[in-house]
Amino acid sequence: MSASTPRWKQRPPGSNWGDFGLDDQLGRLNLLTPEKVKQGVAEVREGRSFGLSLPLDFPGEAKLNPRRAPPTLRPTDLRGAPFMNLALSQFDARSTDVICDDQVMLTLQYSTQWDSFAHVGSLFDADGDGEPERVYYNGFRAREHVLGPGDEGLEGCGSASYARALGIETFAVKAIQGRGVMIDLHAHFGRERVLVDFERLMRVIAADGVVIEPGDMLLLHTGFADVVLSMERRPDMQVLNRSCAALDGRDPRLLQWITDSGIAALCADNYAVEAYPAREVDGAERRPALPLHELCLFKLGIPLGELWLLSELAAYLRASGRSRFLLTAPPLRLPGAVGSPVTPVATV
Ligand code: UVW
Repeated sequence: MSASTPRWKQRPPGSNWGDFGLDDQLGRLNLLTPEKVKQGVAEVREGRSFGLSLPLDFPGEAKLNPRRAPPTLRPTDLRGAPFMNLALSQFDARSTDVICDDQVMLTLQYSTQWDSFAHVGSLFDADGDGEPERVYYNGFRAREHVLGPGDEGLEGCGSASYARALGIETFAVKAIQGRGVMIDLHAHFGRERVLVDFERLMRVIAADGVVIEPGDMLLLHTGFADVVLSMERRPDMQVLNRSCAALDGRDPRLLQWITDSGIAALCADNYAVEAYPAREVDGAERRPALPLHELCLFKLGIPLGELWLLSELAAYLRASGRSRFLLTAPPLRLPGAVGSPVTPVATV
């Protein structure tokens, strides 16, 4: 898989393809250097930790995204015996053990999650032949590196899809630990549905004195996950679609700020980080449906975290006049997957 020449003749405008190496699969996570981890650790003053995950069976039902169903658990079984409260004496009369052993059907991006760079690519003419092809961060290709049903290379692997490059396991190996920085949009906009463009974001950053440096992981607290929690696994889409702040992925100045800020990851407590569906722009014949995903996952290699639970951490930070913390958030080391649940931990 290693390349001595780029996988592309032309890279997308505004992208950093190749800057971290022709074979790079970590993107901005490369900025999580030992120095950055030490900066995160230096934010640990009280030794208090915050778990930032929703219960993974929230939001509930298959409404927020109709492709994504809630997890279902069931016991493993051996020769028809389900291993739930199973007395091993069933197999050997001398055994006193009672065993539970389960398995899960889990939609990997159902709840608190990371998106890998294989989650969203683009139709882009990377090879310069005048025809767009399906391509992902750093020029990795659909059907060659990111495999789906019917593609060669899946035989015998036991899966019907598999990212041979850019899978979520690359993030797990990196471990994802460093300095987190919170921007508390909820403190300014409450639960009002507000499109946060560059101007609004800058106003919040200035008002709260937040300082963001290259290599920081940025967390946006909007309050959306709390609305989800309050619905007790019966999401009301009418309400959710009208709730809380979301980034305006169509604002070029906001996208440029994300590029210039040098952030290593971008996470939010809402669905998709950016407002989805994105507002339409007049006269655009071709455009990404998910412009912020395109910038982050496809062009720059910035992992996106969604549906994180941030309210308790945000309340602590505001009460103590802080915005930084140590963030530790490795995904599952599940080879070939394009997303993963995550149980992020902030330590202050
Ligand atoms: C959308 O599908 C809108 O976002 P994501 O897949 O990143 O959750």
